[in-house]
Amino acid sequence: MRSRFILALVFTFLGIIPLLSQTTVSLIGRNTGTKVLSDGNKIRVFGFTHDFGENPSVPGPTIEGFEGDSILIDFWNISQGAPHTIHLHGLDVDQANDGVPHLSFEVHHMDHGYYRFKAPHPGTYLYHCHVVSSIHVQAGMYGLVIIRPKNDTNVTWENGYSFHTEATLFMSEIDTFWHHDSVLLHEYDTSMSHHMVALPKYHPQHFLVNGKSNWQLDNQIIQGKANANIYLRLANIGYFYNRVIIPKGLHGLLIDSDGRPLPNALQSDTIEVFPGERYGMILAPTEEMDDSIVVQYINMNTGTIANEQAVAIQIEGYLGIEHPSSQAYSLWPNPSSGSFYLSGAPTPCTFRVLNSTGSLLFQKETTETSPIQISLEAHPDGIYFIQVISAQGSWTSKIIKQ
Ligand SMILES: [Cu+2]
Repeated sequence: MRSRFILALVFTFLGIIPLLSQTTVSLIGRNTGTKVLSDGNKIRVFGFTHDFGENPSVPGPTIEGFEGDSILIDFWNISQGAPHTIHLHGLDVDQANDGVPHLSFEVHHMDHGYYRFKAPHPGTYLYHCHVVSSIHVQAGMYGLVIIRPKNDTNVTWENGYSFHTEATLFMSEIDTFWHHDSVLLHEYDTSMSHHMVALPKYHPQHFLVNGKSNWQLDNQIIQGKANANIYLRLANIGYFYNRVIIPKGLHGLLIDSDGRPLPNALQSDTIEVFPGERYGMILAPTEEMDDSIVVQYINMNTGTIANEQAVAIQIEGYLGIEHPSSQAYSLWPNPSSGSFYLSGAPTPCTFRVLNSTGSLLFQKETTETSPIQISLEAHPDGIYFIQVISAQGSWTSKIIKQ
């Protein structure tokens, strides 16, 4: 009698475990995906999907949750190849749930594992496979995690900015050579912290926003209304960095970085997004317009712009007003040990140097012709923002002193 009671208690307890996890997401990792590129060619991809019968999409499904929720990812690997994991980038998970192979568990073919995390501050985060991550991320094993505030989904966070609609630009690249079986089906030994896999040179030919490029973006129009805010999420999981140029009539305001609010929002119509970074912007159109957000893909080593993609934005009731496109300035070297040079800035302009929390360190008005030297010699190593403000608009760039 007593043992039966204990048994009943155990089953009751097991029964409520799923209830404690308020959001359960099932993800399946597969190696058998096909992606159609804008030139009509098809490549093999690895990726994530929700259903056993589905081919993986690139990017994978967005994991969505509410602030404070416990999120349980039930991950199955049906791939007949290397193990896979789920690394939650930017989320403060414990090591056991972090998906770094030699520190956490890995999930082999026909096996599954649970990843648990408590949804932190509302914001935009990333997940990706961490097994030979340079290959598996390029292969397509990545997606977004979006955490929304508990009580009101039309604000960025409690007492934050209210918005009417939201849009996401999630950037990546594809080098088709990396999608040959000779690269994808690498040897693996996840007992080592570093993988002895020879990586080919990276020369991407395809530059993606939300997994699409060129004409495939024609139906990705961001739509809005005058005097109604749009919350724009930016994220980059490529190996190039992005310069995102927002039409001036949208009055771009940079409000959060890597899942945390900036203490001081920055007015900006150009923002640079480095690999792994996420930003949140409020777009506040005040008039009808028909324009595009331009995304540039810039080689980290050479600083050259490899490609540009455009995402149309329509603010209701187009009147046919032409908007001049933003000028792109450049800051180099970045990272630097002390001095940075700014060239191409309009004259006159004001440049402002802010620390990583958005506090103003110093600012200067200048009529100098470029290049303008900006010295951070007196400041500690770390991340800073340089903001250039002129009659033509404002431009914000992240710099690293190291
Ligand atoms: Cu993987």
